[in-house]
Amino acid sequence: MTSLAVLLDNALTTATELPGGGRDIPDPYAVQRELVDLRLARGETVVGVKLGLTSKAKMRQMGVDSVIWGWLTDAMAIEDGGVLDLGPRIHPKVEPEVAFLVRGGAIAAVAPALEVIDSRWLDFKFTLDEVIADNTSAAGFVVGAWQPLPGNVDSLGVQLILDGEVAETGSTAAILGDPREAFAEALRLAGTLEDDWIVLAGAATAAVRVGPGQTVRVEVEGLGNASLKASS
Ligand code: OOG
Ligand code: MG
Repeated sequence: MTSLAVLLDNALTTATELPGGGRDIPDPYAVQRELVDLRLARGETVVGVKLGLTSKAKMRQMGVDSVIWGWLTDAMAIEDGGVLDLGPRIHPKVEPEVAFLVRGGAIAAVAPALEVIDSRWLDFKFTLDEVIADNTSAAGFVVGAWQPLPGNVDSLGVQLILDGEVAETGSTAAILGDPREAFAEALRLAGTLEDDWIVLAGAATAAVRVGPGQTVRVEVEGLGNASLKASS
């Protein structure tokens, strides 16, 4: 029988949705690891980790209610202001985040960030186990310029701007009350965080669908911005 990791990997590489529907997945993080190992076998490297569902807005939007984590690889990185290729995507969404840079297992710097999520599950609907197995919908990310960690990193205004219009507004307070908590969770969950890894703290607002030719920007008060443009 084809393993779930291989089915999810095929869904990823062919941009085809996989019907979910409450599969019994005894060890979803083992499936996730197998899925990421398939990517590493194709030459990708791990560049960090991401937390998901760290805000109430996201838990409500996705109908699941516990913090989850997944892996980031170099193939997911989009340079600031760069192009998100929609070709290999199913139904991509973008969400505003902050990223942390790791040094010595601690936070060395912070940056405004965008995450692109693209569930391999049909209609972006899944159980908690299913989204964990799918590497928490990870599909891409943009990190803006690194900044020193400000003391008020727990209360910075966040805006997600689509084609110049504000689509979502929130605060870094929405991320577990303080995004530094997300970093601590990432360390606890991943066991170790390596130097120069990126930690995505989780979305501060609900995610928004991105379509051909659209420009997406995140603005984080005091930290600046990061952006991408979807291919047409
Ligand atoms: C799961 C991933 C959630 C976040 O920042 O909350 C996530 C999903 O919504 O598909 O990345
Ligand atoms: Mg996210």
